[in-house]
Amino acid sequence: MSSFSTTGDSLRQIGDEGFYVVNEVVSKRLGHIPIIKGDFHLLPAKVQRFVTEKVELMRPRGIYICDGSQNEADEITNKLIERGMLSPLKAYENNYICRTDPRDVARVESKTWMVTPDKYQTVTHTPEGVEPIMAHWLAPNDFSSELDSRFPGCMSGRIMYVIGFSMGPIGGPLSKIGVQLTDSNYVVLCMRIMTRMSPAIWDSLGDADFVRGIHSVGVPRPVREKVINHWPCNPDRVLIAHRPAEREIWSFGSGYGGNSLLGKKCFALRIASNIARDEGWMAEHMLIMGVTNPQGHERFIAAAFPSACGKTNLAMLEPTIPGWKVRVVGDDIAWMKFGADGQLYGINPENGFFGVAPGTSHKTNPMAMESFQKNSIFTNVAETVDGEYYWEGLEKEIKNPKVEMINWLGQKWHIGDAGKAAHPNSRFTAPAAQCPIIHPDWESPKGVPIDAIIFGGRRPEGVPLIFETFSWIHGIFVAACLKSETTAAAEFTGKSIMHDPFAMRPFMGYNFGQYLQHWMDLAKAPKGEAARKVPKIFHVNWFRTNKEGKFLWPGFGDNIRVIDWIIRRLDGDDSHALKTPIGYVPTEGSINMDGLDPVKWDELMSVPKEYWQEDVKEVRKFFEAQVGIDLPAEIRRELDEQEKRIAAM
Ligand code: OXD
Ligand code: MN
Repeated sequence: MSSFSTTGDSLRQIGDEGFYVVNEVVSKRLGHIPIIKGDFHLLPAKVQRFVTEKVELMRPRGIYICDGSQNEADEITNKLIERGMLSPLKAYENNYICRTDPRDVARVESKTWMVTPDKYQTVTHTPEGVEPIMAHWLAPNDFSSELDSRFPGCMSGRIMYVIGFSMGPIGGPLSKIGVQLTDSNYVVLCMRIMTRMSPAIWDSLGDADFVRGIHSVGVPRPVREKVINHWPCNPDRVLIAHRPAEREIWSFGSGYGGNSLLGKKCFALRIASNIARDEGWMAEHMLIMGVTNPQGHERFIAAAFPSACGKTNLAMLEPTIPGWKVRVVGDDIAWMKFGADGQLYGINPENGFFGVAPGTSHKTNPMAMESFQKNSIFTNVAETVDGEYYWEGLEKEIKNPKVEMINWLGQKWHIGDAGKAAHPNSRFTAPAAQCPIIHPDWESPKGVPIDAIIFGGRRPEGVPLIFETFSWIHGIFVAACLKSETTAAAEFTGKSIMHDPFAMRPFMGYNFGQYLQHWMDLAKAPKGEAARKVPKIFHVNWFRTNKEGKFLWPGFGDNIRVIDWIIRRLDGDDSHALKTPIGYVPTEGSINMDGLDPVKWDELMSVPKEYWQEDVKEVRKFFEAQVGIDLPAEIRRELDEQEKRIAAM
C-alpha cells in the first residue's frame, strides 16, 4: 500500500473545466495528485486508504471530495449546463433534463454479477445446461481479469468524485454507510438526491465498516469514440460486479441510474441482502406506506412488485373513498428488522425517488407530480419549447397539445408523430422530502411498524385481484412463485410473463434457496426476545384483463378499496373471506365499491381450476430448474399442498 501525504495550498487551475487545485496528495507510486475540493485528511483513515488504492488503479487527474451541499450541486450543475449535458427546464424551479447515449437506458441484468469464491453462495444448483435466472455468478479469477481489462487507467483525464453517503437516516441503528467513487458528475447530482450525502457521515462511521462502490463510465481521455449527447459510456464493456464478502461494488461502462447510483440496487439490495442475512434482517424491493382509516388508525404496509409495476403509484395513492389517508415512507426499497418486542420495523434507506416517468400524471400519481416540480433531474424524457417535461401519459394534461418538442432522441416531435416522446424507462429523480404526503416518520431511525406485506405483479390472466395467504410460510411460497409481465426497466423486449420471486430476481444477492430459508428463520425469535409477530402476507393483481385485453380493475386511487379489505383482515375481521385453494379471497360485497363503475366481480376474483392446475405444474418445473436441491423442504411441501387443494376444487 502506498503512503500518501498532502502538500500545502496552491490555487493552480486544472484542465478546461475551471476547477482549481486546493491541495495535493502525494503518492509514492503516482507522485502528485491534485485535490480539487475537500480536505483529504479529514476523511477517516480507512476511507483515505480506499481512495488512494483506487486512485492508483484508475489514475484520475484530480480528486473531488463531495460534501453534498447546495453550493457544490450548483457548481456541478453549472458546469454540466456549460458542457451541454444538462439543460434547465425553464418552466420549473431548478429542474434539469438530460438525454443519455441511446445505448445506455436501462439496467443490464445480463452483465450484472455476484463474485463469490463458491458458485453456490450466489446461485442455486440448477440442472446441467440450465442458466440460473436469480443472480449471475462470476468466479473470482474471471472477475480479476474482467477488472484488469477495464479499470486500470479508466479515469485518466477525468476527475474522481468521492461520495460519502448514508443509506437510511445518518447514524440510525438500521442505517449503513457507503463511499462511492465515480467519474460521472451526473451521478454525483443524482446520488445527492437519492442518498444522504454529507460530511456528517464521516463522524458517524466510527469503527463501523462501509460499503465500497467504484464506478466509472469507462471512457478515459483522450476519448477514442465520439461521445453521444455528452453522455460518456462504454456499452460494449458494461460490467456491474458485486463482492458481497468484501462489501464492494464495481460498476463500469454505464451512467444509467440502476447501474451507476450504487446506493440503490447494488448496495441497498444486492449487498445489503447479504449483510441482512448475516445480521438477521431483510433488504427488500418494497415500498412502505402508512394507511390511516376513517377511524384514524394507521397501519404500515410493505409491498413488493417487480420494476415498473406501480410501486411508486401505490406508495403515493390518493384514496378515492372518503376518510382514508395514505402517506409514503418509501417507494422502492425497504430495510426491515424485527425488534426485541417481536414487531417488524422498516425504514426506507433512500432519500429520493428514481421513478419511471411515462404513465405518471396528475390522474395516476398527483403526489409524484408534486414531488418533482423543483430540484429534480429528468433523464430521457421529452422537452417542450416552453421548457416543460413531457412523456407518454401526459397527453390530456399538457397545456398546449400542439407544442413543439424535442423527444428523448433529440429530434423534433409533436403529439401524434411516429415514435415515442420519452423512452419507456425514462426517469425522474426527485427528493423524497418534496412529496406532499411524505410520512412525518419517514426518517425515523427506528423505522415504522410493518403489519402486512403485499406481493404482486402484472398478471393478465387467472390471478384474482387480491388474496390472502394462509400463513407466513405459505406467503413465502406465494412470493417465491411471483411472476409478472416484463417491463422496460431492464434490457428485455417484448411482453412475456417472467418469474420474479419476491420481485427480487434482478437484485438477488445470494443463493435463492438460502434466501427462502432466511425468510423462514426470521419467524423464530432468538432466546430472550418476544415471539415474533410476523406480518400477514397478501398477493394483489391490479392488471387482470378481460377477453378483449381491457383491465378489469380501475387501479390507482381505487386500490385503496383493496387496502381497506386488507386492513380489516389485519384487524381480525374473519367474516369477509372465502377460502380457495390459493388463499382467502374477499366475499362478494366485502370490498367497498361505492362510486365505482360496475366491475365484473366473478371475472376479477375467480380462481379458475384449469389455470391453477397449469400454474402449479409450471411452478414445479420452475422450482426444479431454478431452485433444485436448494428449495427448503417446507416450501416444497407448500407446493404439494397447494397442488392437492387445486386438484380437489
Ligand atoms: C428501479 C428498478 O429503478 O426496479 O427501481 O428498476
Ligand atoms: Mn425498483
